[in-house]
Amino acid sequence: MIKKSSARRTAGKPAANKKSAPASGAKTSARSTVSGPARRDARRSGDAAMKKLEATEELARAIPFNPLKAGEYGRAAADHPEPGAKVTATDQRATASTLSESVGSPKAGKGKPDLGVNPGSFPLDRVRADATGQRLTSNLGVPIADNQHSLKAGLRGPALLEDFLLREKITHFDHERIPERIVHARGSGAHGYFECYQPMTAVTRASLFAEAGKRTPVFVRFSTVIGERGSVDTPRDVRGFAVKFYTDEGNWDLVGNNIPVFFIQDAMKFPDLIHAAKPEPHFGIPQAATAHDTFWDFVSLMPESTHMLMWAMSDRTLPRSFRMMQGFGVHTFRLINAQGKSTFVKFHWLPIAGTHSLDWDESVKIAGADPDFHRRDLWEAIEAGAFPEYELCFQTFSEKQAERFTFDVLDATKLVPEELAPLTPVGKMVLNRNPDNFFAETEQVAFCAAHIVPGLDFTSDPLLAGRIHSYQDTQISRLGGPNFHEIPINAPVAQVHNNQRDGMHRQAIHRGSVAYEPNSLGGGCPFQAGSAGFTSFREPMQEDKVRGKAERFAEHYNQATLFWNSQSAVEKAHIIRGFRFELTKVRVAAVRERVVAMLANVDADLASTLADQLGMKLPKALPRAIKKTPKPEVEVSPPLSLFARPGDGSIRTRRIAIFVADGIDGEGARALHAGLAEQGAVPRYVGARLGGVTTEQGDAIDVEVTFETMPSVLFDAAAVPDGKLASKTLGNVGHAVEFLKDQYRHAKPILALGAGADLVENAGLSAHLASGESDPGMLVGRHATAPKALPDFVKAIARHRHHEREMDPPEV
Ligand code: HDE
Repeated sequence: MIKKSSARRTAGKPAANKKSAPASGAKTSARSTVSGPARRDARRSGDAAMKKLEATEELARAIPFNPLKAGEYGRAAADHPEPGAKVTATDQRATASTLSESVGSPKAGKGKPDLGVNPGSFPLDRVRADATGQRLTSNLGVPIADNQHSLKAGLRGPALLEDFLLREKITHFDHERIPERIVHARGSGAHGYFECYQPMTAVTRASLFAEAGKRTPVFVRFSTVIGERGSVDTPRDVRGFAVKFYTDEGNWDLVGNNIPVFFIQDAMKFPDLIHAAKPEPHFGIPQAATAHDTFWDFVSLMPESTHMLMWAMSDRTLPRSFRMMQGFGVHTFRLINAQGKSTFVKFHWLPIAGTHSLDWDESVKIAGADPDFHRRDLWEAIEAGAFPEYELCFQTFSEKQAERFTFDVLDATKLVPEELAPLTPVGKMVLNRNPDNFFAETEQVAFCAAHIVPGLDFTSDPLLAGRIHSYQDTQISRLGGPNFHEIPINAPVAQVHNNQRDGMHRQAIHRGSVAYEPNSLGGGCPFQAGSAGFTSFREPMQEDKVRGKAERFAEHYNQATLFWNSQSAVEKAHIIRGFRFELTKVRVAAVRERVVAMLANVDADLASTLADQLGMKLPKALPRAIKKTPKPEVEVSPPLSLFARPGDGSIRTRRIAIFVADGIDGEGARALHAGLAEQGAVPRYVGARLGGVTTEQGDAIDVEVTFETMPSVLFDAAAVPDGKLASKTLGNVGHAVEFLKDQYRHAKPILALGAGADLVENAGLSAHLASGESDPGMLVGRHATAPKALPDFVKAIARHRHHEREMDPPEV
């Protein structure tokens, strides 16, 4: 093997015929860039140029032939690729570009590279800029004397073309924007880590799952799909849930959504789907909404979208927070262990805070009150130390099992019910740091479905195939060239060494003359890793080349029905409301009818209720694409309900309004504030205007925010302390009364102590349901003091919503 004759071992041994190479000739040719003598002798001269050449010579001699060639052919070679030949140079100069590199300077550095190390792979600290105590300079480091004026010929004279400082500043400004993402343009990012619970080596050799307690850094970006970059956070839309794991064997991007299935089965239809969903091209309307003709026209002609539409019209597309939604890898992937065995897997993220949603009316109002609602929520939670956490689960199943399912696991419009394959928690992700800079990190981060690491692999899902191409490709125009992987947020922490060179914005400065493989002049480096590197699963294939889909893809409704059957009554009501709203916006009645005809294949009640609410006759069900619908293996799957995973029951980060006005019971208000803050919630004194209010006790409470600035929709619960005068005053504040009405309408808890109940009454709200039962979210006049009320109030907030109010509305 090559290593035995390594250059290190042969170093110092002169070439065979010492006498035949005159030193002077060797010296001059070592300085020449063309040709040289047949043999060299470095010992005689001790000259640096000759030493470099001689060391190069040794490297080349140590690889007398390409030892990998013979092993490149045949099946055994394909199954067990050999590592490449590698020789270590005896002299670092052998693989350097120059001899002068040792001339150091503050700009060029010490000239002594850490061999085998890529400084581009170090942590982000290397590029974080801090201007504290620094003077203002141009981009080229020239100190700027005056940043207020352009250069003019006289105080009132014309500006001069010579003003390179003005031109640099304006030119840079002119190019500050980059194209937004084609989809998922609006998003929010965070740093954190993933911690492995237990070694998963039985199923995967991926290094991040190798040991209990192993931590891998991550960067996560949550997003909406349809809206433009400047749109709002709370439209009805699927949310992106993209995680970049910086593993020690390269970056793995799990680019998922908060819904486990997708609209289409084949990448060929993705541009059509997005064109139908985006603003209609003739007038650019509507923004961030699927509630328009082209979307419903397209999906109703694509019945495979029915299952996803059920999810999309449910409250899943109205998350309360990025911290309170599930994430899914959607496609079936493969886990590959050290023996090359493959296990099918679906990836699930479960939020520790549970899954919670907004009310539709609420989300519409939030769009006006705080367009950055989700971004702010994520940022505030992390800054407050309430780090969002999610558990990663593997849902594994064998190829044999998958063959027996009535649906195809390569079809992204289908999920695998947890009853057929349970979830195994494998680790936890904690988001514990906000980015330093939105553009540099969140905007420039480039997720890519093709980024995987040894131990994982793709399946032949035809949607995934298109994604493997698309993400890499789109960055080339979005981020301006093929070197976007060198942008600090995208660079792996694992070492990067290959022979790809040049292109726009290249950051790495590669040493030496070698940019090809195989080579001997670079000691064979970087050498291929052989079986230790990424190897694709050996999936047998023997088929005709066709454009088509497997027969099992033709069943479009069973899982839409499964989803419907697994929803609670309130979720069903919200799904109907979702369809009703969107279809009412549609102008063409035939499109509406086609959608209802499609839904008639899901559930008769759903279709007839909807037909009724849209003022149409129940249309005949759409013809099915399959003759005989298979009987599904699971008909109800409780985990598909949004209420199945309510979380840890904590009220951490919940925003609670405490109403204040002159005459408020200060003691009660303060007790509520302190008690809620102690539980990790974010209570705030809300008043009609900023300034102090005088309490019943005669001291002052400072209003933190006004009803107008933060209306009801931005709070999770409201509390009205005791105080006759305060209740009376607030009864005349329109925003305060509206506030309570909206809290009630959106099924959120309301606490009123003592005379606080007058204000609730004034708003026309009832603490009793039509059935005569007490509404558990309406704690009105039930408790004498704040400390007594707190435990019930906390419980009511932890329940998030009190939907019985909607399903059993009192007659008011
Ligand atoms: Fe994407 N998708 N997608 N997608 N996707 C993009 O990549 C694409 C699909 C998802 O926060 C783009 O960098 C195709 C499914 C997320 O930066 C683009 C197809 C799922 C994000 C692209 C799909 C996703 C994207 C736009 C069908 C859930 C945001 C900018 C074949 C599993 C990542 C970019 C971020 C972004 C293409 C379908 C998730 C154009 C062709 C299914 C979370 O490349």
